[in-house]
Amino acid sequence: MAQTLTYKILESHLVEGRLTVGESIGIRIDQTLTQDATGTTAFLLFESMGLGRVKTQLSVSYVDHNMAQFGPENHNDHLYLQSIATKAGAYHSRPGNGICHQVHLERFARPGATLLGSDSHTPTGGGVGMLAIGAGGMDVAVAMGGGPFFLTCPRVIGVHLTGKLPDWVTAKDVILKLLSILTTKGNVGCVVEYFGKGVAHLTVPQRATITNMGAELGVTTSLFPSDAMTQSFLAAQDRADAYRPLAGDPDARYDRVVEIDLSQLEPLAACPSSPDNIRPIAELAGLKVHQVIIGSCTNSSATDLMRVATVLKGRRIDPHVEFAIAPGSRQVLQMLAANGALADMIAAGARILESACGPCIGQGFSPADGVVSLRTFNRNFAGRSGSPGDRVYLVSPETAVASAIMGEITDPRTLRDAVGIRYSAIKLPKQFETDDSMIDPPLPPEEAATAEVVRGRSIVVPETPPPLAESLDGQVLLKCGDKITTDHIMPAGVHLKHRSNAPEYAKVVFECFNEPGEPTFAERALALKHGGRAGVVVAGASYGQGSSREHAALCPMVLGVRAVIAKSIERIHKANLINFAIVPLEFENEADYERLQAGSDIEIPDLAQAVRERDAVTVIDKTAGFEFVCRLNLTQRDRKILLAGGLLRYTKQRARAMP
Ligand code: MIC
Ligand code: SF4
Repeated sequence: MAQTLTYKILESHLVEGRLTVGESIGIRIDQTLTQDATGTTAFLLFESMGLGRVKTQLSVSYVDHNMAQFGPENHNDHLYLQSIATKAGAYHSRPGNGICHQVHLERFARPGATLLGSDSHTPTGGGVGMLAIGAGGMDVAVAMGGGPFFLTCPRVIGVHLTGKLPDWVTAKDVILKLLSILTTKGNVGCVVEYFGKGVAHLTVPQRATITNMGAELGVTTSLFPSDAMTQSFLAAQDRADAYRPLAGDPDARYDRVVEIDLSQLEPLAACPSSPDNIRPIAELAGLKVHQVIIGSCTNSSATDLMRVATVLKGRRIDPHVEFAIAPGSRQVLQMLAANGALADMIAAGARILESACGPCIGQGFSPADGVVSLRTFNRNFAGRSGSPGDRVYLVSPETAVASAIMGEITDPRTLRDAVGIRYSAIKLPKQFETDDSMIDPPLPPEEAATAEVVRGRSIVVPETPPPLAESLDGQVLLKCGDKITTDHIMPAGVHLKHRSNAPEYAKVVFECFNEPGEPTFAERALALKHGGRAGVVVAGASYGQGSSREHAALCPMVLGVRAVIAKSIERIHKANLINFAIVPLEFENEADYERLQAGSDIEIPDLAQAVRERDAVTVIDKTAGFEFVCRLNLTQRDRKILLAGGLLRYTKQRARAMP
């Protein structure tokens, strides 16, 4: 039977279940990636599970998120990760070597392989035809130990690309267009697969921009075929042997087809404060801009930045614009340095940042009150930049650089008439700078046996949740609305340095909802926990959008949260809740969301029984005096994990039960 590329790769990696849409399947994972903000927990859990050495074909630990190094915490993390990764048999990409997704695409991604990464933008690897999926750190730890990864067998949305991008219109505009069609809600359990004649015109870095920001759709992953473009990219990375041609069958059936004619696209922007709030640049043109930042795993490839440099050559940016560029990797930076592009950027007035996530995760460059900040990133959730009430627009590097020169949002297609800047096409380099000296290889087993793991005092082994109690007696600690992101639940930015210390980090859970002078969410939750009662969070649709950070489950768990009741919950976050034994419940009747209030006392008399064997459970609101029904959308494995008290206990129990 004709198959999509998604199903071909799934079939070749299937170890449990049947390839039927909606069923739970387990797949073999060939490669994993972790980054420092999620990797310390992943490796601590890997150690706690007693998994020994990694059993994948390849695992890479990256340091790219947490580079500010105020106080000893970040460096403690770096040293721990370097020592544990190489001891456990993984590669370790040192700070300064680049953003995990960019480096992984350049140096490790393989067509047809599977990659599981503890970061939601892992699908970047889909740019070379790899099935690359984001997950919580604990799931990645299990995969490093050789365990399968469980997911819902997906529906496949085919995106049929025709035509060719006009000058100044970019891959970013393709994914922004798709976000305007599919939005960030309602795509859980889908994979986006690109096909059609238009594919051949997109280079691998362009494809990677598209699959990277596909994460904002809330899909499981996004995937391009592997073709002549893939072959030339891999050859230019000195990795010609990784190439194999791959595509869906021509008559493969998709669950839905979206048509995009590349030649009809125009420059677009995601307006504040959601990646699906899309408007044409032409409509925004003229809006004053005070900050422009080019970088992040979405748009910081060598070709992206060379295009930026050509526009900047011999020009100066507007004096009222703060302009920064963060190259995606050391490879990119070295190439810009070697071909003179870096000098053009510096001469134009750009502030050159290190090859890291930086401002994308609120590590510096928070914009001033009320000003417009233009960024080539993938997320503009409210406050993510570090400034409350921020006005962040997500755009292509071309739109960003045009606006930096003009001082206002500028359609790059108007540059020629306005200031005589012509479009110049940048070709994919024939040869990339392939120096892997910042990647530490795994230690050989005999050396690893005696190697010491460096554990600074800020590295704290996370608490393990208790086995699920028979009934739940608790209180609604917070009622929040739709599209609550993991950035709302667990802010990053200045708090990021506490990622390896869950009790400390837990102090800022739901910080954005705290009222001045009132007890914080964390204080209220802990008081309830100390009284022996459970915390409950009530939310609207698409709860837990955005990042894969399992701290958005781990830290609420530390505070005693034991259930989330929402209209719907996003894939990665739901898995993280289960891994940390927080029961995900969905309203059977959404009208009950309106009735339930913060502060209400809640009882679920037979919660464990329901988790064991039912698809629904009755919740009693004791304060308002009504009952309502919630659905339990759980696989058999989810049920066992919840009952055991989370994935760590479950994995240990299974290891003990093995002959
Ligand atoms: C993000 O872009 O939000 C992050 C920071 O990369 C997260 C991971 C994290 O919170 O550490 C992600 O995308 O998963
Ligand atoms: Fe880093 Fe931003 Fe990419 Fe997340 S989205 S991995 S913070 S660059």
